[in-house]
Amino acid sequence: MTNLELPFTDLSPSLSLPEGLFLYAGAVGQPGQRRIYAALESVLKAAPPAPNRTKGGGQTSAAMTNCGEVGWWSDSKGYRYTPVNPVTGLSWPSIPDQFSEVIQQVKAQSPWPDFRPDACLINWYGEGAKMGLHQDRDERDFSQPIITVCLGDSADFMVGGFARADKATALKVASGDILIMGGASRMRFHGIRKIYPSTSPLPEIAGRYSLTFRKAL
Ligand SMILES: O=C(O)CCC(=O)C(=O)O
Repeated sequence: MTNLELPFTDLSPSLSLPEGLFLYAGAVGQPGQRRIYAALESVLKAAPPAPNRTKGGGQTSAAMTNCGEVGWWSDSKGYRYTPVNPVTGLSWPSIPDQFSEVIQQVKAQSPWPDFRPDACLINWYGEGAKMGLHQDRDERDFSQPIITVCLGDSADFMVGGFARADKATALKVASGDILIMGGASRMRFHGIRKIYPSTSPLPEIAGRYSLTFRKAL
């Protein structure tokens, strides 16, 4: 099994998070991170990450790919989940067992023990990459959470309110941290303000990966 350090550590006492938002800092130890990264490398080989188009006609600074039954994609046709990788024309790789083991353990301790992700959007951030505030709203059932596993460099994960203009607060996330946005926080605007380059505890990981598990269908 993946070396998750269970039970999860509580949030540092200075941090008070809104209902439905959970940050499990340091949930995955370094051996677990290595195991997840080894599985991630196979996914990246089969489905190399690429920038996506934004609604405004630009492109994302994070490179994206997916594993699972469907993957999230954005191009001139809009935002959607697709069963096939539009770049390779192939099905997305399956969610590796190493990822599923982590989700299995996390969800068992969360308010969503029955969560069954069918999609994992993988974002890769190099130096200077970011992601603007947005809501995840292409999934069918908003009662299901989004669970994110962080790997590599640290980052400022921004959590806002329910309108884009609402004030957003930075949560610093590091490799091995797990974040859940569900329930009353499922539709919060969120994004990545900045990456802290070369802060990955594992030298083999360049930049930052976020593995974001969703129930899309
Ligand atoms: O990289 C992250 O942690 C955030 C990713 C995100 O907001 C998304 O994939 O919708």
